[in-house]
Amino acid sequence: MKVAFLVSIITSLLLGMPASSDVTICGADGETALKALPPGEDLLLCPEVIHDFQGVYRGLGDMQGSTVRSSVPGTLAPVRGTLNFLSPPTHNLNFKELHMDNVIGSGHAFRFDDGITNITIEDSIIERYDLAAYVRKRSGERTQRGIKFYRNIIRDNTHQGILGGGPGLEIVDNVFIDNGSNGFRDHGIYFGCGDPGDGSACPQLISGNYITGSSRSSSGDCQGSQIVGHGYMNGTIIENNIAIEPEGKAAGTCYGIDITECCGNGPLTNLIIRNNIIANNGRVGIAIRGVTGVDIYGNIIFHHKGDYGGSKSAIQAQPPQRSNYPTGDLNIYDNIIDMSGRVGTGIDIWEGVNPPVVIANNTEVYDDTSIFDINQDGALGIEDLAIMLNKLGTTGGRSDIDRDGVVGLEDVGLFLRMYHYAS
Ligand SMILES: [Ca+2]
Ligand SMILES: [Ca+2]
Repeated sequence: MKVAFLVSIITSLLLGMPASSDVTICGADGETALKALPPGEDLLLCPEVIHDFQGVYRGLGDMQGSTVRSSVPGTLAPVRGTLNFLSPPTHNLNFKELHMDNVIGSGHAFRFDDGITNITIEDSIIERYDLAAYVRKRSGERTQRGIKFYRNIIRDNTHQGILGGGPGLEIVDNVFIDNGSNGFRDHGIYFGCGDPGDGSACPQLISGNYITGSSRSSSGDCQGSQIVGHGYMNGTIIENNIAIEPEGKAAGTCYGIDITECCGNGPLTNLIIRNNIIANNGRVGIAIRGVTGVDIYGNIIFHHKGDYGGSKSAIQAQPPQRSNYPTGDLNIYDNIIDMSGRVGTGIDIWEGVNPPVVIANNTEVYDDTSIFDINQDGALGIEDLAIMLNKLGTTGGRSDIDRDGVVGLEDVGLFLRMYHYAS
């Protein structure tokens, strides 16, 4: 009786489960398969052959979380072609475990153009396109919302890595390598929002990315800023990113983070830039122009060498040049600025920037010897760490990297972050 009861429960559970209607293709036309995919089902691509998704996608509607992904977990399925999402729009669709290689260096792997919402692209490689993704800045019902990029490798695209944005844009834990080839005009991340016209928030998150080689020249120099924002902004957070060049491989135009009111688009407000590492970049580490309400804290700006021979600034705020959107209300604190071997101004606030400007508790060292080079032998090494560990709990001295008066674990943590990326 008990067994029969259990069997009947299990049977009814099995019958009650919806049969999976995931669709698997192997080398077949990806565009046709995606357009025919039932909402809520996944499109599985076998990892052995290339799938062509070249196409214009209109009005797939609510895809209910369907995912285009490799049929074998842990592998990447080869994809080529550009996916152009237009109106009528598409919503709730994901792409995962793909190796998108357009070989010829043209086209947008993804273009989201007209009211597209809730698309996630993750765990994939996107290379040798013109852009990995273009999220077109729009307003009103044509706005792209909730476009997310997680843990992708985006490399060797001829112009930007990711261009554009909208509310809910998230660019998190990706690796950007050598995107751009257009002098100083190409960037790893080049974002912003369309102006909604009512001052409403446009939350955007750029977090945990590793970025190097924006517009790298034939001689190997980064020429374009690594993270750039123009246009309307209200509620952007840029945190925990690492923008780094090999020593001596940054031209003056290769800034770390550059947020400006280019071209009359704006206003730009409510910006947080925190806990980033910007190392061996060009003339300015973090540049602000035409932005009101900016918190810049917890960043490490570390410059050893560069091709640019002029004066350098770690953090620079300028009044607007190309719009009437003011610069002001700045809080700059708890940053570590280590401009070893360079002549310049660490925190450079230009005339015409509106108060209040609060600058507090930054550690600024301008010395031929890096702040992290505890034993001053010209390099970051394990012996520097050994000295710090011996000095734990003591007061002052070179081992107190954040200069708060005591050698603590936070100093060791700062050292390890830099040692990992800059030694
Ligand atoms: Ca040393
Ligand atoms: Ca300390």
